[in-house]
Amino acid sequence: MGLLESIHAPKDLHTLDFHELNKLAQEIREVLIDVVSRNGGHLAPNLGVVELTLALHRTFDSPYDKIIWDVGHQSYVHKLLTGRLDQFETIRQYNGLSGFPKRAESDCDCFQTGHSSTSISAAVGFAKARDVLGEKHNVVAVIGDGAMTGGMAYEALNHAGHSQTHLIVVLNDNEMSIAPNVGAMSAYLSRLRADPRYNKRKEDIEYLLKRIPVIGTQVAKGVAKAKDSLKYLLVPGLIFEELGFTYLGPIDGHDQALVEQLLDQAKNKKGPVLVHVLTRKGKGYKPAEENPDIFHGVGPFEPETGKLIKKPAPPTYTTVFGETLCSLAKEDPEVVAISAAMPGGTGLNAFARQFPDRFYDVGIAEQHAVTFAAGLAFGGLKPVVAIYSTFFQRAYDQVLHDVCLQQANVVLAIDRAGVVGDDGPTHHGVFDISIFRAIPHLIFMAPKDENELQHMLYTALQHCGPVALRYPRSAGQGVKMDATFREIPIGKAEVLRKGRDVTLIGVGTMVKTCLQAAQELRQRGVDAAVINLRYINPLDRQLLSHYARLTKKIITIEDHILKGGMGSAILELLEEEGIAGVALERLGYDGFVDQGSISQLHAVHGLSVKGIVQAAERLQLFRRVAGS
Ligand SMILES: Cc1ncc(C[n+]2csc(CCOP(=O)(O)OP(=O)(O)O)c2C)c(N)n1
Repeated sequence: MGLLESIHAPKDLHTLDFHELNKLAQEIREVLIDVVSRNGGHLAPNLGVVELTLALHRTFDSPYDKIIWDVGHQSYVHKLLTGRLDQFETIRQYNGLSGFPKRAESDCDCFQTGHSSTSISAAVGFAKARDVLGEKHNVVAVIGDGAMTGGMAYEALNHAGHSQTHLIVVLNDNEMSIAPNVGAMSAYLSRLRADPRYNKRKEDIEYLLKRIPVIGTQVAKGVAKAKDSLKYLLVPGLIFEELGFTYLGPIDGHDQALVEQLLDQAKNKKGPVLVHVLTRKGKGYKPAEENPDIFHGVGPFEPETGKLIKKPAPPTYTTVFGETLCSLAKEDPEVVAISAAMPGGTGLNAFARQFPDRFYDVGIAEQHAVTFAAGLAFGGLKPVVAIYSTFFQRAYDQVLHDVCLQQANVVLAIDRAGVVGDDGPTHHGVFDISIFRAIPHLIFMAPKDENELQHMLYTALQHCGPVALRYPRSAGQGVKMDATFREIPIGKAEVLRKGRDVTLIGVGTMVKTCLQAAQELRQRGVDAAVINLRYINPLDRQLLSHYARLTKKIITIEDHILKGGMGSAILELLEEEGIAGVALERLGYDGFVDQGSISQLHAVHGLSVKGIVQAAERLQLFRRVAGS
């Protein structure tokens, strides 16, 4: 039996010596590589925090002490040490362990994460609640240097430093976000890492400063000033110190004994403490160390070589988006692109290479990205902001207030719209239709396939005013790509199939499902019309009203939450147009959606041919046709 199997709870770690801990770290890395090579997942971030997680669980007493993982993608080791080894094989699978902390899964997961830069805010909340209730536990937020680029982290540091409550922030600095980290704070952390002056022990520097002699008041003032400047030059982590934190570090985050020593020191200090640990993303697995971005979140791969296992598939929507944008930018020098720390994920790497002066990676800062785009637009450029649907939720006010209210010429490229699969509810993009379709002036479209996507992006850049474009995570449908771009008339839907018995209205990839269902319905004697909605806003009122009156029965289908979604928009249209007596079935999600493969989730939630046929049954279509 391995050592890991003997760890049922963090307390089992206390009896191990450093030699055994070393062996345990090795076993943990083997399990991580083995399971992630089959299930996919966040390998490199977890390989990088093995020693840190062991040290946290040996220094603190979870679940009594609260450990909050920022983003949470690096919580696999924590899961292995908190009684979930047996289920670890199921991670990220339908009904399996979540790939992120989940309160329902374990008492040791005190706060759910998935979206970045929330851990310090939550920690301040836990710490304040503890103070009010007169409790004594420790509160620890573990945040990466990437997550530290998010605005919320600074809002929370500001609050924590002012409140002076005791909490510990562990800054896990590996110089990487998903891609290499960006920004002025990242540059500051690099200086802390690299410059030996910064690595001097703070006590030594303070001792030195105290020894500067004071002669006369004038001189004393000058010396005080000089001391201050010297301090700015020499005291490590001064930014954090000035914010009211005690700064400890930087230290090697793979030196188990050293990390434990520093955490222990932090535990015994008063007020907020920031512990700066330096780790290597992908540590202990060469392919991940060499390509930490690829192994950040990775699909199945061969564990021996690190070679990714990829099934042949048409280019993804994301790839088509990126390539189309490059072609359009070649013709139009005003086109610029913005990413919030995800240049690879949003298909913008090629753009960044070809147009380095017209590409901005702003870090994990979706709110800033959108308002920055509004500024660029009013400055005379045509910005395209590519962000995943789930992360766009962060920037709702910026889209509404800064872009749409003043009609800025900004294209919002909403990638990963619809369910995204194994990352689960924190990452599914199933709210964007509800939240964005309510915003006046925002043209909102969704392509039925990758060919339509290229035309829609072209249309968006021709349009004057804000445009949103939603497209899914998946591979394209392998359709023929037109050689030249064309405009898709704003607000015009497309009739793909005429029919008299029922109207199937699909948006995005669900249009294909509608076409397949129409075939199935045909076999059963039902003549279904199929409409590719194309525009969620503005709706093609004339066409939709015509079909509602003609067929009197409608089925809507969307890879999105039902409340406020596309089906709701059709209901509103019927009411606004005074069209009575139409029976409508809406297919979509009814609440937060679990993890699972995309096709599995579609099937479970009735976003399928079968789901449409069942909806047709509920509309009594078969009986009516049989009897007519
Ligand atoms: C609001 C938000 N935007 C984007 C992401 C996507 N994302 C997940 S992890 C990550 C990088 C995090 O870097 P860091 O905090 O340094 O952790 P590391 O993986 O390097 O350990 C990003 C951009 C996210 N989870 N949340």
